[in-house]
Amino acid sequence: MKVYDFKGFANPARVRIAIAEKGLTSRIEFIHVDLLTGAHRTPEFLAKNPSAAVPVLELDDGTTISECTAITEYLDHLQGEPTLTGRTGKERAIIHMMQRRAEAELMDALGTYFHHATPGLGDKLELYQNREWGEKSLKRGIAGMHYLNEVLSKQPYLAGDHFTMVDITAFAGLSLADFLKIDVPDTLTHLKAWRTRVAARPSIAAA
Ligand SMILES: N[C@@H](CCC(=O)N[C@@H](CS)C(=O)NCC(=O)O)C(=O)O
Repeated sequence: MKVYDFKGFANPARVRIAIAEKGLTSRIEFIHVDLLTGAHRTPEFLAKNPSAAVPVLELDDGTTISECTAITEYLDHLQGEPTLTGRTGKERAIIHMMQRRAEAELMDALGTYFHHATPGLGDKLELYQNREWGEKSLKRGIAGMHYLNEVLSKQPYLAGDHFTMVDITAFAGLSLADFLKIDVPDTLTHLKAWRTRVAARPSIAAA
């Protein structure tokens, strides 16, 4: 299998962490896509992912799967029991609900801030920017941190008692915050303690 990505960027990190969690690293060939020169907007890459984004998983039969959630679902079912995406209907429903919240309220909100209120990928690639929308999205991202902190005041992980892909998404979202020099407010003690615990997982260092 191949993974098209850009090491160090937040969404590719989500899939790299999932790969390490599942012990699949030796089965993956990573292919660097240079987002900074627009390599993800070529017709060849758009044929793999019309959304012009990484990561993309390519199976040996040529099937291409994009979107971190979908890729993680596939990887989670490749080897051993599913650990990241739930087993029962109830677990899966809660994980998908929280996954969407972690994406919309943290990862995507900060991504919008990056693209609209900072130089983003640079003049040549950021063809439309709306600073006001970017700043509003930053507020949404900070509110998202407060929400996640509230969730973690009642349970050890974002979807309940166990580490799941929701924790991966939120952890990568906070890494994006670091890159953007956005601090996690000191009052969010549950979020900070959770982050320290997640950071100690071997999959984080491996990614
Ligand atoms: N919802 C997508 C988001 C993917 C995404 O936005 N990836 C970024 C890298 S972190 C990207 O490729 N951006 C290219 C661009 O904005 O032109 C997923 O879950 O995979």
